[in-house]
Amino acid sequence: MKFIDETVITVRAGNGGSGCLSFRREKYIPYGGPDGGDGGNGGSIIIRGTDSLNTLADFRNKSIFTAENGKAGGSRNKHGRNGDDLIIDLPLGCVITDNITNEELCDLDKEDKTFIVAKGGEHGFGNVRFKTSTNRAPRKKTLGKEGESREIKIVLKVLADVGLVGLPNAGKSSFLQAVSMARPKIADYEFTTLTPNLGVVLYSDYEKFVVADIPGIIEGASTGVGLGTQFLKHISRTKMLLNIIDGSNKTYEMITDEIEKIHHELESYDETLIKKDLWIVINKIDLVSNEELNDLRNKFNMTKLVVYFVSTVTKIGIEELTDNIYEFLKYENRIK
Ligand SMILES: Nc1nc2c(ncn2[C@@H]2O[C@H](COP(=O)(O)OP(=O)(O)OP(=O)(O)O)[C@@H](O)[C@H]2O)c(=O)[nH]1
Ligand SMILES: [Mg+2]
Repeated sequence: MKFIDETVITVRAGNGGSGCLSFRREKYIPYGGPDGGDGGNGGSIIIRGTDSLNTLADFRNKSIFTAENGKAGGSRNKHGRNGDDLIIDLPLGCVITDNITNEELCDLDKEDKTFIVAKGGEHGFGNVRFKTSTNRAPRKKTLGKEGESREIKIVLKVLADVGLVGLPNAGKSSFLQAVSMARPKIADYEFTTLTPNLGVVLYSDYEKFVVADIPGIIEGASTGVGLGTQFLKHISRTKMLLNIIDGSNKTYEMITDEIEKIHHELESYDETLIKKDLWIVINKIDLVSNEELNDLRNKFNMTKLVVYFVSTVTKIGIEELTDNIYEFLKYENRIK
């Protein structure tokens, strides 16, 4: 199934019901006076954030959402019924913008957060409202106002704490699998991952953090090479990034070169990405001899980089790394 992370829909709020023009007619009461009631308000379109959805797939086949119109007012001062609001549930992490003006309308970052994207039209007034001392039989009523209508763009940005970046085949998905219950596709070829995967790392019943595994990026990705950098938007809200690197058969220089390339691609896409804490995770050390490993450790010790050496196969180094991520996020107050 295609991962849909962006969609445009049209929302049309209901129109207000018109007011009624009517006069009381009862036996023995001539000239009974006006009794036309007001119309009902049109229903609004409301979006709401929910934890229980995680894709925009529901929007594949439906792009127009309409709320109910308000009913017209009636005689005997009867108010028209208000149109029902239409509530559209969206996954947490959705950012809503007006598709025409590009104005950001709402950021659904909390469970049950709501926002009115199209307000229902106000009701019209019945003729009873226009009765004055000089005009006891007004023949005036008003129509309901039209409901708001607009095109909105919904972009789903994953709400993860930790983002995994790196070249294809580095072992990002393997890392996600090693630390969480997620079972992403893992294979020995580039661009195995085509859509982002999320995994929850459970620390205890009430402490967890979310890791996002995204497709690999290569040199030139920010100009569209490979799968491009479109998926980097999913990690724009993470608290930290891990640059996963395949450490097998690589010299210190090859690794630092790779770190710089990834750094450059991140920076070209969005400068705020490189302001995040970025830790280097050198993976596949089960394939590296002790001698080479010591040499790499010594060289990286001389730098300011935060570097971990792990293997997602033997699990070496994984626990220490996740413990430190946990401490970091806790310190940053990010753990729920
Ligand atoms: N020996 C060894 N192999 C590993 C390790 N981690 C991952 N691999 C292998 O490396 C290959 C790539 O792993 P993935 O997890 O799919 O890599 P990825 O970074 O998600 O790749 P893309 O999705 O293509 O960007 C797979 O064949 C994994 O089995 C490790 O620690 N040691
Ligand atoms: Mg992958």
